[in-house]
Amino acid sequence: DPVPVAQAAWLLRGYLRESAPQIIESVRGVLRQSPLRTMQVPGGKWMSVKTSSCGALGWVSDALGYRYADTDPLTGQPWPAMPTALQVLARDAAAEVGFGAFEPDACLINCYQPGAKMGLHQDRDEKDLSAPIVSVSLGLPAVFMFGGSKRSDAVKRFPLEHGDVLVWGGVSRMVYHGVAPLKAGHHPLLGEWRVNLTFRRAG
Ligand code: MD3
Ligand code: FE
Repeated sequence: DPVPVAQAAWLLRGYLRESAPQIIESVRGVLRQSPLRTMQVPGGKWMSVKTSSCGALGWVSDALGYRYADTDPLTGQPWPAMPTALQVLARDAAAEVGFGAFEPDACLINCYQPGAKMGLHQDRDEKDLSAPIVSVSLGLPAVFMFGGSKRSDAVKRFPLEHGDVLVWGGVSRMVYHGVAPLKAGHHPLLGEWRVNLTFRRAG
């Protein structure tokens, strides 16, 4: 059952416990076409998280800034289509907490190895801020951090485990959030990895 974690944000614990192997196969198929890579962020540093995307739009970053692009800069080709299993997962999870008709056009694949982290940030590059964000966690557990709409707001932490799904909508859409450095471990399906899928309506 969905557990509220903030205003207009819900955690579906273990939502994928049965379907995870099929979802992971879909992700592997995407990564064969658009491999993982590290992105540079404005300011010149490199992300510790490795990324790829599927769907009509992919999230890209370089020294100039963040944006969504319809072509993978690594392959020069369009991003791989979003596999049906991923589309259905995102739509069903959104519907579970009352967001009907969620049709994501972007799925960002974030892959963490031990030590990788994501600093506190807001997701503000999407055109339609009324659509929810659906985020799926696979593999090693991580500590998710979220604050408020100001960077200085207090930060809460909770663990995200294999199979968990978060849905963020409405007012929670613009909160600061991040992921604490991943601890070492081994997961039966993903080894030394945490994989996060973030579905968005970007265009
Ligand atoms: C709360 N990814 O890719 S997912 C990101 O686990 C990102 O890789 C993290 O933040 C990860 O931008 C967190 C959970 C999440 C995603 C988007 C949100 C939480 C969010 C947008 C608004 C509020
Ligand atoms: Fe984010």
